[in-house]
Amino acid sequence: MNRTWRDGARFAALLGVLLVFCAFLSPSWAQGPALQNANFDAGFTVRESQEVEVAVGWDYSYLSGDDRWCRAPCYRPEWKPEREIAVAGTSQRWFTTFARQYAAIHQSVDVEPGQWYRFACQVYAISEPDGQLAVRVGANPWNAGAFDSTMVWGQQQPWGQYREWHEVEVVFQAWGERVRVAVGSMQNYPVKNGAAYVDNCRLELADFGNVPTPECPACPGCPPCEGDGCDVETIQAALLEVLRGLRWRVD
Ligand SMILES: [Ca+2]
Repeated sequence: MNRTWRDGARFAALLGVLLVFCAFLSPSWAQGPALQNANFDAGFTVRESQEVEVAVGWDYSYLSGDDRWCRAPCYRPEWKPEREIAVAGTSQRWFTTFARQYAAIHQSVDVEPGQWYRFACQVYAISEPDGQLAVRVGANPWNAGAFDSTMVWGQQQPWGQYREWHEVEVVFQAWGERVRVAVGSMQNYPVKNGAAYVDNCRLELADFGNVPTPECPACPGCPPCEGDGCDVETIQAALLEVLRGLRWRVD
């Protein structure tokens, strides 16, 4: 076997070990707590004004102020299947024109403290011309607000990929008995048309299985010291034996 083949065989063996190791760490997902109106098909209600129509079961938040380029978005149901804006039924839409946006919809959910969860939604973005609009999912493990500093934002739609649906997720650990899950948008530049859409959210339990833990052999006794100092070579040899004796074990 020449060197190229040996290197290839070593690489394949190492890759196999890594794949087996990673398989132990890959989480699986199970049915989690039910969200209210997760598919946005259960109707919408007008909130603070006619321009704010939000899906039943969801709250909303946005930032606006003296900056004329950062204005309140309009929230609307979206149902135009011919434009493929809703995955099915209706979806939630919000948008700004000639303004940036920093907006979200969110809801609070009962959970088990300490449990890991995955929150995922299908999102769709329009930004014309490209104002760097990001539509992303997030969770607040402390059940604080969607714009609180403790918010954990997860994936957004692939950067600059507009007018197509993407599934995005965030994985987090619940701190208390309630968490807040959210879908948010932020846009860096005040372009003519910036719109976010969301459909089909779900909250799942994350199960990481048995994580491999190192199996440590019994530590050897301290080698005797000789003369004025310790026998460094003996200590090194003992430590090498300990390292060689390490084995990965799965409970
Ligand atoms: Ca829907």
